[in-house]
Amino acid sequence: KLHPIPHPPRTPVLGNMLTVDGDAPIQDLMRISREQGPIFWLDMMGTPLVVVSGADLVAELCDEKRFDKAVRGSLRRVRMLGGDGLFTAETQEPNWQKAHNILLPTFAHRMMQTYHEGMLDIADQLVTKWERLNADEEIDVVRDMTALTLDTIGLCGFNYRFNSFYRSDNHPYVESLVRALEAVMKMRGLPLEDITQRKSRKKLEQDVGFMNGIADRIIRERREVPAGLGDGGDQGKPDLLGFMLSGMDKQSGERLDDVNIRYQMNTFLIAGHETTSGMLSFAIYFLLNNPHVIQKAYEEVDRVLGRDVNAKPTAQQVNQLVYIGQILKEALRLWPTAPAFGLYPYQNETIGGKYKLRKRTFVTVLTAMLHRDQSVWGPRAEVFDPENFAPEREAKMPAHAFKPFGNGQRACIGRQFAMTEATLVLGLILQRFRLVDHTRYQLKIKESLTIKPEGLMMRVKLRPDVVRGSGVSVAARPALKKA
Ligand code: FDE
Repeated sequence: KLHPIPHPPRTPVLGNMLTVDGDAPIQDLMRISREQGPIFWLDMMGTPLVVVSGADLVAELCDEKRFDKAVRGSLRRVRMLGGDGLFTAETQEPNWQKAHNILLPTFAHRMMQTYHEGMLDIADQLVTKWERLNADEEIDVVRDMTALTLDTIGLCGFNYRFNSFYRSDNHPYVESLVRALEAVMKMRGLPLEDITQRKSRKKLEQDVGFMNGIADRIIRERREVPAGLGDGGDQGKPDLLGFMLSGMDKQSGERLDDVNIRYQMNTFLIAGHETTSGMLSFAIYFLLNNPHVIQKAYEEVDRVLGRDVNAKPTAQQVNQLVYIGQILKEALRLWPTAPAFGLYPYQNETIGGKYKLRKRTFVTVLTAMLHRDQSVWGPRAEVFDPENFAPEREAKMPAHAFKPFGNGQRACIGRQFAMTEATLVLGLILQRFRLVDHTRYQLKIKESLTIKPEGLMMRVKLRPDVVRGSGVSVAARPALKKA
């Protein structure tokens, strides 16, 4: 028996366009979903937007024979930067399959060994900076995590150093990227927007032109150095750019063209740094607020990495930081930094045995609420608890209950990369520091294409029980006495 899909009240013409706040759409959708339940729809000026967060319904939506990724809404507009790069391409566009075939193997688990040195290089810059802070100096967590993730994808992806830890401003490419993404997120397709946003549109075009110029130059320069498979140019380190330039798609026998490679570069920088830095920032937030969790993490780090901070961790050791991985996954459960993904049915469909979806209807899976479904996570669904991902519990988890990386063939290609990078840096941090929540931070979510804890500041103290290579214990730094 068919059921109408619930929906909140709407106004004429605009429908629900203003039901969802432009600055905090995800939190609004979360609130509405608490009111309306596991499925509801909004009227976006005549176009329906179906929002689903119930685990059973999402499991059905994850059937790739019936549903495909939808590149609509703000993701559609990100095409101005990402073009037909992996993230923003339609599944049917030839360059999606081609790039997917070429790049999937370069992100496989065994490839993490290849990126380990680059990841360690940047993670080391972060902890070195923190070690040199005076006791009364504070850390802007999101800023430093963004510097880390951007520099990591720059180095491992393109052998390019943004050197974010050596500057107080942003690299000009990043300046343009951030401003362009902001402009794109402000566009909502409301009437008269073309006129009211004329200035920022103009700037957007300039920013995109500037970014493309840099990406094109990096590609051109690399073309000039003779390159072998995955060759990283003059430095000889394999990187993503090398794989993109030399890789061939066995299915079509074709390579990626330079314009598409430029789009992939923009894509990896967009997809690779904000989401990962948000994940790390939320993980730090939860560590600051859960003493028993951080205690257990210290025990694991001391056991696996040891107390000598001069001994560089190996890729194998990073793999053994299982509990750190649980902390990251639990952070992604409560605050998946890419908080939703879009789908559409190929044909007219009925889901849950009662809700009709017309062919090509835009359906959003709201992972931020899916991950709080009590039928999966129980009555403590809203509580941070890394035991949710203890290996034996994880093995019993229903198939599509945890989707921070999206679904199926269109799922995140950078998943392993991001988890490895984040585990390594959390390991290095906990090996060296005690974390101090000196502002008694109250969580506030900042939304852009991704979500982050806004204004999260902390202090760190060197762990006194840590050993340098010489075998000498590091004494805690004397705090500057306030006059
Ligand atoms: C993707 C992705 C996704 C899906 C989306 C849709 O569906 O729309 C998601 C959900 C994600 N991703 C998430 C995430 C999280 C994190 C932390 C990350 N992510 C990270 C990263 C890094 C890198 C490099 C990346 N990432 C990348 C990427 C790409 C390229 C993509 C697309 C894929 C295809 O093919 O489609 C993604 N990512 Fe991520």
